[in-house]
Amino acid sequence: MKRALITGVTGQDGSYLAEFLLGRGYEVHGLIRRASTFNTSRIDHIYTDPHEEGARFFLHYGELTDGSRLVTLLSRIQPDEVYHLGAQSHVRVSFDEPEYTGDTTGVGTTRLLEAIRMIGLDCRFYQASSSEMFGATPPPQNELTPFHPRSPYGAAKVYGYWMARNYREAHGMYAVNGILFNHESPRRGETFVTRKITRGVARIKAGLEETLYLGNLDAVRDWGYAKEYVEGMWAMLQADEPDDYVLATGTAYTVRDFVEIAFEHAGLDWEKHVRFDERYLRPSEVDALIGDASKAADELGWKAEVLTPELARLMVDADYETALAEVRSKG
Ligand code: NAP
Ligand code: F7E
Repeated sequence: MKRALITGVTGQDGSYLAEFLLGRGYEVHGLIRRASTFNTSRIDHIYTDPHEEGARFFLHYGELTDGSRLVTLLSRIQPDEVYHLGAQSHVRVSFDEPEYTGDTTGVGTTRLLEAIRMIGLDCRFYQASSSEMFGATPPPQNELTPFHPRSPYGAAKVYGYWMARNYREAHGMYAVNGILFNHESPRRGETFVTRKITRGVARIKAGLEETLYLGNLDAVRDWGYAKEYVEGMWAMLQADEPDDYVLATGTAYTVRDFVEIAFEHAGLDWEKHVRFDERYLRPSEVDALIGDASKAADELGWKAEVLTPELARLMVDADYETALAEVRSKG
């Protein structure tokens, strides 16, 4: 039985990836942060008591800032595949916390790579690189496009990207970069723009709220469905040779387009409910990200099926169920 370790298992992608790997018969280990409240809501449905016979999903406390803990865990778990998804992943927040973002999102990758090297572990390593690394470089962007990050988050991801490449070149490690464009789902964090919009639409339709405050509506993004993107992560680690791949839909929508699609799906007029708030602007913005994923299609057979309009609708539907449940619970 293959064994995988996922950092960031409590996040959007980590939860879908854990489900996917369990479905393929893997034993899955996840790194979680100790918190005073529960932070496992995205994985509770797949968790089983480790005492149960046949349990294949195990959680371990750990932190990307704690290198010695990573050494201990890796040597104990001995994974065949390491999916490094843990990160401070919010671009706007990275401007407020640049040092912390560099430490976790950037140097966290080095701690993990170095832990693998130190214990001589023979495993395959996936680095969650990001289209944010392209930043100001005009679209379409692919594996050969130069990086020009526009945020501390983007800069930290560029560092992580090059550390994965360096461990591949210098130490012969099987390390790959998945350069993923924005991918969303009903499990997306509530402060990323798609989820903020679909949750806002649902709560307005359910009568729980009236107004949705947003920043720059002109930014262009290539939004795909997270559940499909984790399959691409796995496919990258099954290739004969380690390489770097873009995953994207290749389609372009503005934030305003996403707003219109989501409100229209709920039968609402967005202009009556959306207001501008400058606090959601960034000191430097990424104007347009549109990915060219033809290498992943040709070499891995991966292709995005769910495009942005369908994605927006399925997210609104999921958030509306939750909003209705809240209405019912209030009696
Ligand atoms: P997410 O929902 O924000 O999840 C991030 C995960 O990292 C969470 O499990 C979080 O734990 C964990 N984490 C944060 N800081 C940590 C630390 N110091 N130590 C240990 N764990 C820590 O992100 P996502 O959307 O699933 O994205 C997964 C990865 O792909 C991230 O590296 C992200 O930067 C990258 N990425 C995402 C996208 C996208 O569009 N979603 C695109 C390109 C790349 P808690 O639950 O405790 O907070
Ligand atoms: O912003 C604009 C905002 O925060 C998208 C992360 O997963 O994808 C994500 O980063 C756009 C930006 O995602 C609001 O200015 C307008 O232009 O949803 P977002 P992001 O910054 O693209 C990349 C690929 C990652 O790797 C990251 O980890 O929407 N926008 N109004 C807003 N954004 C937010 N968050 N909130 C607003 O109110």
